[in-house]
This record gives sequence, C-alpha cells and structure tokens, in this order.
Amino acid sequence: MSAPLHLISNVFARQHQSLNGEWHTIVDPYENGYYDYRYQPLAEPYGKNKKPASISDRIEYDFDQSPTLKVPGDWNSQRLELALYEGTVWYKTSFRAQRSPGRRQFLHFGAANYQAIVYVNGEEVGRHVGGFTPFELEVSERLVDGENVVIVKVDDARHRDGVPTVNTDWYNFGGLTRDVLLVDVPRTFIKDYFIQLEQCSLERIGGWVLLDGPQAAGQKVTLRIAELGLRLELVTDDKGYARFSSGPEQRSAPLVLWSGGEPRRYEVELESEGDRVKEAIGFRSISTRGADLLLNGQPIFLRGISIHEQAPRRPGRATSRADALELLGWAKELGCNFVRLAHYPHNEHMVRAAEELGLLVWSEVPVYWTIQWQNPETYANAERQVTEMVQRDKNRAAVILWSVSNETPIDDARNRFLRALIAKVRELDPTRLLTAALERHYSDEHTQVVDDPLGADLDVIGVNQYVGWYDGLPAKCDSIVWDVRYEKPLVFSELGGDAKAGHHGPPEQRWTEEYQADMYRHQIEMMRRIRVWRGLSPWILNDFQSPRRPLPGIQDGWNRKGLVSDRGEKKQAFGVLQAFYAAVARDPAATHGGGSSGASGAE
Ligand code: GCB
Repeated sequence: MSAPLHLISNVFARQHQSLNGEWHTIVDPYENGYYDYRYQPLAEPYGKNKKPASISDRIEYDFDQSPTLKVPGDWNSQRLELALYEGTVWYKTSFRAQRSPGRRQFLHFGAANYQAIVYVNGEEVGRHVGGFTPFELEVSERLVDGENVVIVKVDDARHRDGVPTVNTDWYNFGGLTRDVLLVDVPRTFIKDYFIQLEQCSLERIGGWVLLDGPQAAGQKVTLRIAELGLRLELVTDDKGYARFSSGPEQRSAPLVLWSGGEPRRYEVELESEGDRVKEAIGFRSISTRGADLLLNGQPIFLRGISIHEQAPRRPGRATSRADALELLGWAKELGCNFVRLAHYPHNEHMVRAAEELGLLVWSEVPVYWTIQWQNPETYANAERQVTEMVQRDKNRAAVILWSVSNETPIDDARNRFLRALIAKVRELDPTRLLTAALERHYSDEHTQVVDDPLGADLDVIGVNQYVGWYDGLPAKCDSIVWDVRYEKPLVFSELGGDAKAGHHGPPEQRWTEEYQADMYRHQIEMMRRIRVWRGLSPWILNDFQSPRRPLPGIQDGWNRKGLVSDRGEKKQAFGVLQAFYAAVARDPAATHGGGSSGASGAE
C-alpha cells in the first residue's frame, strides 16, 4: 500500500503567491518539446557547461515570444484554433522567490487536465494524472533567489485506460484549468487536518491534525474555537499526528449545527510551535435510518439539481468564485437545498460557495460509464482521484455524499472495482455517506427495478432515469411502477430532457420548452408515488458543451438539458421544478402523493 496522501489543507489561507495570469504557451501536437530541453529559453540549457546533445536540441524556440493563455482556464475556449485540440500544450511562467532556511515552498495546482509534468528551473519536479483534483509538489530545494521558471507540460489526450475513459458526454477542456499557487510554509508546518462532528454524533467534535517537517513528532498543537470557548492542547505522535475527540463538557457555549437554513460556521484556529492556520468550519451530522436521510438527526428531502463545471453564459470551464456564485445563485433561485456536482470533483470555489450558501453537496469522481474494471492501473488512478477529492473537501460540512461512479453496467469486475473504491472512501472518511448513480432495468413493460448489487454497499441509492426522453414520451411516466429492492433513501440523481431555449411548440414536440416542462410535470408525479424517494438532482442546471451533441440548429455542440440556457435564459421547466420545490419547502408532505409519508422537517 502506498503512503497516505495529504494535501495542504486550506491552501488559500496559507502564505502564498498566486501564479494565475497569462502564461506563455507552445502548442505541441508532435511532442517536440522533449527534444528541446522542454522549451527553456536558449540561454538556460546551453549555459556555461552544457552543450546541445543532438541536432534536434538546436530547434530554436523562444518561449517568451509565444502567445499566452490565461491560467486558470481551458485552452479550448481561449483560442479558436484550439477549440477541438487534444494533446500537449507547454505552459511557462516565471516568478521571484527568496530562499530562506526556515521555510518550504510548494507548487499547488488546483487541477491540470489531464496529465501534467512540472519542471522548475529546468528540472522535473513531478507529474500528475487526473484532470479534476489538486496536486502539490515541494520545490524548496529547486528554487533560486530571484527569478524562477516553471514549465508545465499539459496533455489532455484521452486514454482507453484513463479515468474517465475516451467516451464522455462533456467537453474535454484541456489546460491549467484551476488556480496555481506557490505556497510558502515554515519548515515544520500544519499540513493537514480533519475536523468534523464524529460519525453519527450531534455533539462530539473529533479528528486529527498532521504536522509535516523535521520537528513534526512530539510537538504541541493547540486547537481553539473561540466562539465555543473550546481550547484543546494536543501532542503529535511520532508520525506527526495529533488525534482528538471533544465533547460538550469542554465547551462553554452551545454548538449551533450547520444546516441549509442556517449555514453556521466557526472559526477554528490551529497553532503549533512554528505555524498557525485558521479556517471557518461547520459542524453537522448526516446519517440514514431505513429509507430516511437525516441531517442533524432530522429527516430531510433533497431538492437538488445536477451541475457541470460549465461556465455560466459562455463557453469554457467555470473557474472562479464569481462563476460559482452565479451557478449556485440559479440553484438557490430554483429552491434547491442540494447540488450534485457532476461528473468529477469541481473546483474548490464551488464547494466553498455551496457551504456558505447552505447548499448540501454530492461530490463524485469521473468513474463514468465503462472504464477498464480489470486494469490495476485504472483502479490505482481512480483510487488516487477519490483520495484527492476526499483530502481536499473533508472539512466541508456542505459535502454529505461521496459518489464513486456514474451509470456503470453491472458485472463482477465492476463490482469488485467499486467495492474496493467504497472501502477506500470509508477508510478515509467515516463521517459521510456513500452513493453512486446506478442504472435500473425493466422487469416488464411498466415496472422499473432497482436491484443493482452495489446498492448493498451504498448508504444512499442514486438512480439515473430518463423516462419521457430516451425512454418513451412524458405520459409514459404515468404508468411506471418502481420496484426498489433497498430500504434505503432513493435519490434520482438524473432525469430530464433537452429543450432549446426559445424553441416553442406543443408539448408533444421534442426539443421545445413545452415538451421539457411537460416531462418534468409527469416525472414529478411518477416520483411522488415511490415510498423510499428522498430526493432528486435533475439533469441539469445549465446547458453544457459536449462533442456528442452535434444536431444542427438545436444542439450545435451543447447538451440542451439545462433548465437555464447557455445564454442564461430560464426555460419553462425551470418554473415547473421551482414550483414543486416551493411546495415541498412549505409542506414536506408534498413529496409524496397517495398517502405515503414523505420526509419532514430539517433544512
Ligand atoms: C446520462 C449521463 C450524463 C449525460 C446524460 C444525457 O445518463 O450520466 O452524463 O449527459 O445522461 O444528457 O444523456
């Protein structure tokens, strides 16, 4: 087994220099850069004692003459000729640094899609695979006083054995798509911490703090939450961990739990002998009882929406806090208390903004459709991505569900793969619930069965279904009976259909707003008949780019299942779902028709 992976917790709160901005770039479809000292300025590699090793080394590129791309950002939406490019782009920037014996420096990449190789001052410092999770590389020994050069080879070629694999219903945006920082910390520093309510407890705050560096063992660490009058003196073990578990007797003020109605967070302060970090952290519990989902011990119904990391009202990836606030603002307007961040971990701004706004979060990894279940490297890749996802967001009260997969056809190899992944997540984080977006099948013309064997391993059963779109017309919903074989909360993680905003016609006419709205009405009535139904995240908040969607005049490269168009217009179905969510918020019994009891109470 590999050593546990730890990222620097709360990286934006550390002393850092942002490396965001315009980076010089060379587009390199033939991977030429490897032969040219990684496109270093010529003065560098040929410096005093170095000679070019071969003729190919003499190719004379001057990186600083090359055009720039904005970081964070995808290259596809920034330069027309790169719209459909898949391959290597070399990125370069420089920054000034001052070395100090008491400090360490790490390069932090929020994400690079899909593979990255990072060079600092001409030497490789590390690599990363996986397009949606952060990675960090220590560069303390590589930096020089004054000007330093970072070059990153980013390659977004799709691979059959990758996670995701070659076929996805979203755009393969390449590049340094998230923030890049140079983080500066003391030699021994507070690297990581996990501070949440303990599993199933409404009172006990527990977790661990991890120091990293030569003095990590046997150090005193103080944990303070001033507003609760809580102060704990901890001591790290020989691996640098200090574990704790603290009950109400150690606090002088009552704990207000985080919830959608009141997204209360406390300033938690950690102090070691040489370091200090603060973070606003919320405390809530999430659990299940039979088919009920309990937030802080109270039944809750998830009024959700699925969201891709598609920029609002423009092509390209969403990258900023402003994008996150706009997307989540629409979700709030819709009446949501829950968002499914599909189909991969979204940027950190999104999760933090959701937490501030009181939105519960489903977070997932791109184990999507049919990846190579039998391939140990594919598994290692997926496990690493899931680990990085949990590592980054484990202190976010908003995150209640980790999802391990989306629409993966049942077979033994797939079951083994996903069970191993589930076990890994449970080991990393015992406080949250596990789910997956499963498939369902018909046992007869009118009966949909949910009996995927993976359901036994999950806490919440996610199901994707498209009755009324890929599966018949909207009225088909009226005759469907759901046979759900698990006494667990059922969440419809997808349902929906396409409509081009502004395209009108009778409700029977596909691609019109009327059709989509009508389908939502029938869907809602169908779901209200299911006893174990505890939430939904229809597909999807806003139209998103996908090369699988070429229909001229309608799709034009966009999946049109958004309730909001690519230009920010709300379609009729937005209003239908909004009205249902308003009814549920007023009266929790509105989730169920025909006398079955719904979830009540908690926000
Ligand atoms: C699905 C997938 C999602 C697609 C969606 C669609 O089942 O999970 O990624 O985008 O259907 O629009 O077909």
